[in-house]
Amino acid sequence: MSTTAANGTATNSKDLTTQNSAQEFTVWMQSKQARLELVLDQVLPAATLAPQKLHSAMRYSSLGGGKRVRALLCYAAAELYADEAKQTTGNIADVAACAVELIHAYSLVHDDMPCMDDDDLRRGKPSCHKQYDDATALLVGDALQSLAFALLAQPGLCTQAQTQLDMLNILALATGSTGMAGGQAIDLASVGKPLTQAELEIMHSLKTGALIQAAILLGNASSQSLTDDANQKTAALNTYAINIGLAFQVVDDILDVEADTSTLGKTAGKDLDSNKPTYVSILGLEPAKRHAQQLYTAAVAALSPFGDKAIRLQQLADFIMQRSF
Ligand code: GRG
Repeated sequence: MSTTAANGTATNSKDLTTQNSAQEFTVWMQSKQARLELVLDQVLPAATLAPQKLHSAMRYSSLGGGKRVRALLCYAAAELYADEAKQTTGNIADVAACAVELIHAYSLVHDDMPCMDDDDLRRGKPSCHKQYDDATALLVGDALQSLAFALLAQPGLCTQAQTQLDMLNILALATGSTGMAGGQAIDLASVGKPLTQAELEIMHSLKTGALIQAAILLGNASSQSLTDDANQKTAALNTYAINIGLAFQVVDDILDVEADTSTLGKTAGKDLDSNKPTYVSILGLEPAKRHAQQLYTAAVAALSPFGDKAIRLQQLADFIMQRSF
């Protein structure tokens, strides 16, 4: 069936359904981003509190920027088990989403430092060490990481203490030497080296994938009930998480080549200039795009046990594939 819009454009009902669902996703995404911003604003120490410079730099590096993909994935995973009666679910998911974004902000601050990737621009503004100084940037990363764990460890967050311990464990493992920090170590050691695709995959599944995976598993843990199929569902979600985490990185590598600095809000072409192995440098541009598509397909296929409840995770997978920054 087709209708004619006020501007005379003919639109069929399938297009309208797609448009409505895209608009509805945008509303959901913006409301979660705003909610996260509010929670972050509340949990971050006031800039007027001593030591003022450190607190001001922590807020500078965490507030008012970023797509908040990890938080969105966390909220979307929590919504798989959404139940109006569960009043507490929202709070735990807020804390989990917030903790993950604080860890992410810390990683960006440290990654931009001269001893690592040495980048002057982040989220469209001077990176933390440029706006403040190296020592402050180092402390900002440390303090953001501590704050993330303090939030997740706060007494009484979860009714079941075991759930809270599981969540702390998920975040700690994803962040440390066998997760994000380990991936960063491999990344720094790989400059100028001809990595195989398998080696590149290991590096990125740790550096970028581990925190994305943790965001999803934390959202899941924040609201999942202990049903008979809980383990099976967590395994399916984990498959989604691993594949979408890698797809995110492949798209990042493609954007590094195809996008410009002002759109990205960070220096474009940085990987190439720093002689870093990427999916594009190892596979070539078109094969890298096909690889991203394969990872996306595997991620979305893993959502089938959740039916319509997985709509947000499906939409976020689309968003990750279509993002331009
Ligand atoms: C310093 C321990 C330590 C780790 C750093 C994850 C990481 C390791 C560094 C981040 C630097 C980077 C550019 C990684 C590539 C992919 C990536 C994580 C991009 C930034 O994430 P986005 O696009 O950023 O989600 P926004 O600003 O939207 O939050």
